Amino acid sequence: MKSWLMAAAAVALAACATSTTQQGDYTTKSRTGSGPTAEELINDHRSAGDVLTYGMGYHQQRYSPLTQINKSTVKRLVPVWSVSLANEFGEQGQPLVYDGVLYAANVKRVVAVEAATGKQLWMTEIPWDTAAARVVCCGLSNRGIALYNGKVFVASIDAHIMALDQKTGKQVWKTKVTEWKDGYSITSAPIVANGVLMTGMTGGEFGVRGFIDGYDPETGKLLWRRHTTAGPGERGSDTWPKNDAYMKGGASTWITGSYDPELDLVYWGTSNGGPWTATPRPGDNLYVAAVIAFRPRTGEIVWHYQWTPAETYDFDGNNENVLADIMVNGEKRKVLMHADRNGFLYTLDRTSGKIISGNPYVKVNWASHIDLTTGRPVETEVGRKLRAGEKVTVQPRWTGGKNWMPMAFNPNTGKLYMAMLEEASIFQLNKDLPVYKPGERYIGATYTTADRNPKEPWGYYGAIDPLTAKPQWRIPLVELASWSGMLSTGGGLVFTGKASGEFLAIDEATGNILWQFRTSSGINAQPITYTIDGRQYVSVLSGLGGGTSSKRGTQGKVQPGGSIWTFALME
Ligand SMILES: [Ca+2]
Ligand SMILES: [Ca+2]
Repeated sequence: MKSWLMAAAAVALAACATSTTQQGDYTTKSRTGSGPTAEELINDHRSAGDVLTYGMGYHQQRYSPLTQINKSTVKRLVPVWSVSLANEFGEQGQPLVYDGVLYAANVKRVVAVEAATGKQLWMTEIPWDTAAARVVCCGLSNRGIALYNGKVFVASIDAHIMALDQKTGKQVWKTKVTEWKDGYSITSAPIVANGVLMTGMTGGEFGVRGFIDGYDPETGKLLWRRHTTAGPGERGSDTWPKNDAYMKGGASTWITGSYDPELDLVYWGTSNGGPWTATPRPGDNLYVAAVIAFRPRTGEIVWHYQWTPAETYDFDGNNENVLADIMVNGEKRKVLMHADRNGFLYTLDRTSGKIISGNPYVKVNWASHIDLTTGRPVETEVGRKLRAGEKVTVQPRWTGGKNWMPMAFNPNTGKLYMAMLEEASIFQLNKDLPVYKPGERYIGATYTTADRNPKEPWGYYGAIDPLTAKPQWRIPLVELASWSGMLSTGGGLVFTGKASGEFLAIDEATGNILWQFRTSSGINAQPITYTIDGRQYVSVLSGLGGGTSSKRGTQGKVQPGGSIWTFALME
């Protein structure tokens, strides 16, 4: 790990020595250079031609009603263009498409290309202090951008956020979010909701104090900061010891939140506690390993739900919160769906935060079930022994039953499509408590991966019922795990990628793989679909890495190297 990070820093140094903007000519189409508007962002899930938000809609369903590419026509799906991103750190990002232009980002740069042809319009390097690589726990990455009112918003590894001019890629403003030397970084896409630009941060392995920031998208001025560990006088402060544990208590916010414009609530997950061992921070530790629902204008928390109280497993609660209105016991409910690292799949009432269901979607041994009355997991002997200092085998592994790679929800089938991980760890909380030093790892646990039977799968692709967590189908992943996001379409297809590079179209009803194409590197990113002049396109970034865990088992088998791949039906 250490040597990898140093190597990464050295390469990054070479790559980021200059910060330049290259501008191509773009005479083929008129570009507005303004928008998307607040209204367009709210309606993103209805406008199938474009992709304006992280998650393909504020609800993050990653569902498109487009049907041109469907179960019958998918055999004619072919690559129509591919563009190199000249990046060996890995591609985890989700591109956006607006006004005929596709915008994509990785840790090094943002590019704007013609969505139909791949022709470059501009490319802007993201400047960052390469020394900041040492405070990134798990790989140099950037998961995407936000668009609003003529600007492209992107955050950097060294904890800055900036706005670029949508037409030229030139920097409009840049704001320092926080000090990376204290263990902070940013890998997630920002979001603009109700006129406020928001970003999370990462650093849960470095004893940070988590927060979400709201900025003025026009100027980059900080409007509010909402800390995610409760300090003295704040609601939830009684869940912390009466010392400064909350100041280094974790709860980082490294996955982009979702938004319900009618309720005007943003839903954002929080990471593990700091340090990993809960011994020095007795109590539930709000809002660690939780989801908070808050007002985008002020950051005011309206409700919270904690997935893992007194979190001590590195079960970050950041995974995406997918919003939908679904039938529950004959009644239509506004729900939030969340597959947590802790192995349970939850549905909550998103108006109140009350739990509706919580069921294991992979093998779980640290808790027997979620008590629907209290909303709390009921820990087993495994959880109790771990807290008592014994060495135990924990399922899921600390990377979770599912990690950051987003699932998709199809409102027609009512199923969630996701890549699951099925591994175990050998885990022990250290007797010697860790000493906090700003910018250094703050863990206090010893952990390794439990031996795996090579015949057993690393995990699955699956179609999962949100209320029961039961699979309609599962595809076992025996060769390598998958860390790729999902895309569900009206054509009855589920698109996702493999670590070995194949881009897949799966039949949503049967789990049969109907089509595949091997891209240039492994896929651990987020596919999208859109139309240009009536033709449906599917795009995905290929480029193994961005996370150390997503590369496990690929050494010497799959080469890194980022590129954008775009597919359409052969004409
Ligand atoms: Ca749209
Ligand atoms: Ca973590």
